[in-house]
Amino acid sequence: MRDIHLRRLFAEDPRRGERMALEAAGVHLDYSKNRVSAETLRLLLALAQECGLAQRIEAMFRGERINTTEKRAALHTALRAPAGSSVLVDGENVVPGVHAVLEAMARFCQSVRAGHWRGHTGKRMRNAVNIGIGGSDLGPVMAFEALRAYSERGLRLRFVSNVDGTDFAEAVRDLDPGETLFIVASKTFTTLETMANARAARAWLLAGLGGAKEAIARHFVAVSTNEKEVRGFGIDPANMFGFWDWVGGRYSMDSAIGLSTMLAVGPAHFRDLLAGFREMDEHFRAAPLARNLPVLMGLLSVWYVNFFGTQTLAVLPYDQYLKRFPAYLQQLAMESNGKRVTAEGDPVAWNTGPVYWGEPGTNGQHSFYQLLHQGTLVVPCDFIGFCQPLNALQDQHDMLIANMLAQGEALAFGRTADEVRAEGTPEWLVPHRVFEGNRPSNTLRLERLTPAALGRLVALYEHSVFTQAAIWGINAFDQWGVELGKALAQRIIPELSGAAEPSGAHDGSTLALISRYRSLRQPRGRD
Ligand code: G6Q
Repeated sequence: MRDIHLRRLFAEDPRRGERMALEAAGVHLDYSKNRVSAETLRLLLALAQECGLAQRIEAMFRGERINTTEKRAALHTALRAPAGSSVLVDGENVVPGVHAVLEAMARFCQSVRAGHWRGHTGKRMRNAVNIGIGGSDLGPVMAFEALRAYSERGLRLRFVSNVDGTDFAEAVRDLDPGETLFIVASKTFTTLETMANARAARAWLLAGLGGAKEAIARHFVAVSTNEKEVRGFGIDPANMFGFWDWVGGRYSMDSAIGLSTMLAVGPAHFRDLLAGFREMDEHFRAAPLARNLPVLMGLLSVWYVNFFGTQTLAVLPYDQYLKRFPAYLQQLAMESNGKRVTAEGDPVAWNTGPVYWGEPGTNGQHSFYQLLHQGTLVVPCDFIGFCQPLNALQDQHDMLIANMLAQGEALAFGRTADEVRAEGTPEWLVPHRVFEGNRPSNTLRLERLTPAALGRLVALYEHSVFTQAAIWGINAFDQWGVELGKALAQRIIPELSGAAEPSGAHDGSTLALISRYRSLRQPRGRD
């Protein structure tokens, strides 16, 4: 396929655009602008079969311990299983527990939203600040932005994640502590950044409310699996919403980690979100591989990484509400599939996860699309758009979608030198104005950005990432690659401020960097 142009594929088969499109679970995927033939797809599906994809899908849904290095199931799909169904982990049905937490979340959210939940000084909560990082932040932030149109506008939501004090300081600077609720979202309740910010929040609240310790119970709730640490922090376990070790951080936005989402949009919309996830789950589990949206998207990603040597994949949502979706997908895809050994621990003999990146359209068009069209790298693109706007301003939604469609068309078909000449372009300028085309893209369209649509979209990418991992033979559910930096930071923290100069344990560069920081560091009294 390397030498075959999309122009030729479309010329040879005028119905390609209809034939290479698939609609399932409310998502329409046009994959015709990919550099594949029917034969390519047949071979990719054969590869999927050879890698046991169907069996792996079943193993995930059945709750087998597919996260082998952490000896856990990866059962985010149980978070959206319908009440009354059964998913067994170690012989125990986890679905009733999932729904019990959802109900507790709903009761809490309703009481805050209705103004029944009062703060220490008797005021209703007008602000909620989610403190969490990684999987305990990116999903909630993305979902809040995506579903803003459905949110209770009288409740201001903020998110604090970075250990940089600026994040917290700027998030609370204009808030009244008496009206502020903190959600400390941490699966382990030991994460450095989150615990530092939670302590800052506690100090800020107590300072603002005259030091009354009882205030903590009215202004802090926790989302965690670690009751002991939650209690130790001073949060009443009655105000803790639990989840389970079989929910990975980056797969947790539909667990209690989504408390801020539910607070913003209300329990009914949150249930719609879960229903959307479930629709895509059911499709992924039941549809034949050849008509399976996440499978096709996953296989196409493998195709470009392993057969064209592409290293990145751009996700380009043509919807302002999805502005944090690329950042969310970065964690989902790159923490899952950034692996260099197989699940068995052998070095892989092929490339694995690509870099995911992107920005909402049309903004990206005025920035990096130049490289997409005329650079030397091939970057497969996922365009995402909705047919109905949530904010219809005259014909702006048509303009938005026209731009999305135009980009896919331009990338695929380009503009030849002859076409450029025919426009009267002087010869010296012709090479600069040629678009070689043959640049692949998927176009994903949904009817309208609803909570259910968001659920479908997220589950689509979750399962696409899973499909890629199954082909590459890697474990998508661990993240050992984040450990080393954390451990080294723990060693360096005391060295930055201690009395004695650090010595020995570091390389010459790191040592010099530490010394220079120490010499310029602001003395304590001045911070
Ligand atoms: C996600 C990762 C990671 C995790 C954060 C926060 O899959 O495991 O991003 O979510 O490190 O962890 P806690 O929720 O335990 O604070």
